[in-house]
Amino acid sequence: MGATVVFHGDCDGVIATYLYIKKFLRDLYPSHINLVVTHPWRAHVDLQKAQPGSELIVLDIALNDRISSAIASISTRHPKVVVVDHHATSEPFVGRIQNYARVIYSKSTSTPRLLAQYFSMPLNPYESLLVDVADVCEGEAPPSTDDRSALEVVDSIRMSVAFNPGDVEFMRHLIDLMMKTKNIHQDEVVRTRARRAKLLLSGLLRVISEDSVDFGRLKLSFLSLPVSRAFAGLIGVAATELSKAYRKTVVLVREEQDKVVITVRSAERWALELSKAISESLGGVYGGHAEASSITLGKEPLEVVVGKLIKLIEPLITNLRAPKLGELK
Ligand SMILES: [Mn+2]
Repeated sequence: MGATVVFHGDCDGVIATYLYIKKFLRDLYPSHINLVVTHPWRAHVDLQKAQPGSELIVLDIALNDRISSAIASISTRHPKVVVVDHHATSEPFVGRIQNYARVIYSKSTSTPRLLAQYFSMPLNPYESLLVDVADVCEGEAPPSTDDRSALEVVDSIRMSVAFNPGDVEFMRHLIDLMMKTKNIHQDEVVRTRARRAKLLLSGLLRVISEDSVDFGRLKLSFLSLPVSRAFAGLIGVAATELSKAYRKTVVLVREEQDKVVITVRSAERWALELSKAISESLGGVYGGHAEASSITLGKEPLEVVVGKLIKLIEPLITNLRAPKLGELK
């Protein structure tokens, strides 16, 4: 009985969860739905939290080797498994899980957009606004309208989620607000979190721009373990902001407990190409999109990784090209 929704703890992940529940699991909401918030680097572990016997829905998780194997192996415990994703790097894994799950995959701008298009969902204005919000969170230009409300919602969801992306209770609160068609940016809990996140973010931006190395079109910066711990969920947002502020591609390296993570942001759409090149040279697993991607490496001293990156980046910058205009969506 019931359903488990395992979803990415970011802006489009939480909106996708709302939309899926509203359209397909409404009768089960809230008491028969088990929410599991996760991130691609730990999704293979979090998938084990799905209640056996429940329908399993996996939303907005960039597939990789470990996640595909986990989905295949736990699929026998669930009467129905649905996987919906839009990440470019998931494509090679779609065929591997198709025998175990219904896979809805397309390189759409966001997972909510993919859901709406794939199922030809009729959307009311509130739902339609949230799908636009998800697209903007994923890097699309905001819809050209004088209406500021979409941008306010983008800001409040993105920042409040980033404050602690693993907090399933807060995710439940957000989904509740959406199910009740509430104004998200006016909710006190959301506002408080977003405000705290912004304070932290301004501190973090100062740290990463002070400690950065400039390569012309690219900026490389790094965070040691204590700093990266203190700012946890905000690092992706900070990399995006930094990239916008300097109009440069940003490569942000951080140390975590048991790994090193490299976040890449690029308005010039080289993030994925660059991540692939970094991973080919330094190892690890990479994933994401042309504008936003990341590489996860094993534990290594930060200065060693930064040293290798500096050697790697200089020749890459001259060889890499941004896609031609015609290749852009
Ligand atoms: Mn996402």
